[in-house]
Amino acid sequence: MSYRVCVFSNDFQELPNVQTMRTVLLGVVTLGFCCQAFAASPPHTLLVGVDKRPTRSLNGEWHYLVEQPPSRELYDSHGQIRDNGYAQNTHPNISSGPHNSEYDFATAPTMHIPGDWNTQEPTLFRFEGVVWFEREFDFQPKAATHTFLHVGAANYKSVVWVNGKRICEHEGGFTPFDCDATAALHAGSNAVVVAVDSTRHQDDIPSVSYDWTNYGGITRDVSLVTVPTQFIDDYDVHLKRQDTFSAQAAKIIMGYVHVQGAAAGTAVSIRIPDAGVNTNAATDAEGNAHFEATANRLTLWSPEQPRLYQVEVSSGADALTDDIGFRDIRVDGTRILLNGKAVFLQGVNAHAEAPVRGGRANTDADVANIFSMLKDLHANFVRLCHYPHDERMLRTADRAGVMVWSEIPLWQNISFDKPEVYDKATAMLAEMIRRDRNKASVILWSVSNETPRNDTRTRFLTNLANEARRLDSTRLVTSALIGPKVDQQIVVQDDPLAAGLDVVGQNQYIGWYEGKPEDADTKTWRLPQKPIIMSEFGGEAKFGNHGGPNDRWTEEQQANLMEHQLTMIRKIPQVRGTTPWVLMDFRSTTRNIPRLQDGYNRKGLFSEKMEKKQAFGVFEKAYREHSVGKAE
Ligand code: GCB
Repeated sequence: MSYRVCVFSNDFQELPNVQTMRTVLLGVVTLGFCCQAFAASPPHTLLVGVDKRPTRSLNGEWHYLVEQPPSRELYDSHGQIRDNGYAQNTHPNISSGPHNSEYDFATAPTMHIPGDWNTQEPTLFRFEGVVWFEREFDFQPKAATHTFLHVGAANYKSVVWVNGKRICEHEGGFTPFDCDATAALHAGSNAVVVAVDSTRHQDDIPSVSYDWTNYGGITRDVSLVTVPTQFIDDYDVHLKRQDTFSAQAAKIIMGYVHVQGAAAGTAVSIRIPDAGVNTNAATDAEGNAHFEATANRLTLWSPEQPRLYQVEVSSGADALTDDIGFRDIRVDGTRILLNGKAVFLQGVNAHAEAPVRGGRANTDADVANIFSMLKDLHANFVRLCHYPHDERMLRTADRAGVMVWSEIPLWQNISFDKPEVYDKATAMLAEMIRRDRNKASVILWSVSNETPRNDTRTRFLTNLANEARRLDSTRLVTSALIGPKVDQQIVVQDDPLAAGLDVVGQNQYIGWYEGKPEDADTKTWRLPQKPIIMSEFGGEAKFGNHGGPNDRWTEEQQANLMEHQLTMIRKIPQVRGTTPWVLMDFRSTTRNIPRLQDGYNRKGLFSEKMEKKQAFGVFEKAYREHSVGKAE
């Protein structure tokens, strides 16, 4: 697969008129002059389908050491990463000194990985900074192999050493990375040290403020993956997109398999036995083997029939089998068509918050709980906000027939004027798409949530939306827009960003942040002539708190608000989906009203313990009866 990078001058900051230069650079980005397409790896290795390979899990108890901010062990006085501190994992000789290394992982406390530190150690509940993790493992190297340390996600920046050698760094809290540990590993006992820094910075994605918990740590699975020296690191297997969809013609499967380290002409095989596909291809100079083959028989993936096929890809000594569904998603005017049929997306927003136990959702049990709530709701769609979720969520959505909106953590106030921030956004987008492009459930890539309206932002996000299309032309691109402020009877959404989107998400909080619930009844919306998803609406209620329909914080008021919202939404002809905010109450350090919030955003249809609030009943009924909106 080819990645596009934009190269900006390193002297950028020193140019005389920085603002002018920024404008020029962003203009260039928008027009696409500076960006050349070329085959390259992402900023780091990223193995696709790791969960389909034999791996050696490194989940379990890891030692940890906490640094009081600002970190002096991870960064030197110039902010550069140090390799000569805790990374070396030395052990002090306590009885004989000298005392020049005053730390010891071997006797340090442990915590469970994967897991956020906030919910595992009470003193770290609000901690944002650097925590060091260490564990030992036995290993026997095998000739002619590469071994990667795979990290499902670590929030926000990570630096990894194996046996004192730095093997990789990664930025971004919600996407995986694979560190090539081959040269650092030896036979016998090995030690891995990972420093994770959850400090917020203005120029990060997300930026400094957001309405969820900054769960720090190695929050998703860690494993060792051993592959042959020539190995499949990426593949894309999808239904060919024709100019117009026809069920009879929807039999061509195409894509590529990328073989790392392969000379041009290396053979690759793609087999889908149940569809009668058995084809071969050869790698080009960049290691990509493009293929196209016609299936003898193919049942397309849909919520009613979420058919997945075993897809076997192999090249030389490397092989893996993935479960992949095939479907067509497109827009036609204001309709969304799945396999040529108009669909209405009965959805809900979900954070990656573990039901009942709390913390970052990252286990089979967490995912099963989230999907049981979606099922109770009769949802056929979920917006996974506001960042890529654990890969298990997408695997489960594939199997359960739940369509997915997946989003990068570009939330509200981002430094849109900085080229390096654009680079971070494209890297996160590329990582999200690369990990999940083979999941049929994902129908929408979202580039952002609720961003302020100005030209710099619009250019940045329009360009990012085009980048998503360039990386994956088989899906739709969206963003959740906010505003205008709803104080008139006629609400006009004329955000210019909408022009660059296939599907427009509209967030609004009539009846909670603005006005009263019944105000919704009389609103008329002028929305773009595109499919609209009412992507956020709702209000807070504490489970078990009761009162009249206009008493705030009660279940009755939340349900009443949702009824009025539905009355309004039903009148908007191009609404093709609804995702109320939010499936379940989630921890947010900004929500501090005692006894009502206590650190939780209470807009859930379920409490954090999965108790159903009355507003759940509003959607359960409406979705069961398919009475919210029309597919066409
Ligand atoms: C929003 C944000 C979401 C918040 C929600 C709220 O508009 O997109 O992240 O959590 O409102 O509850 O205020």
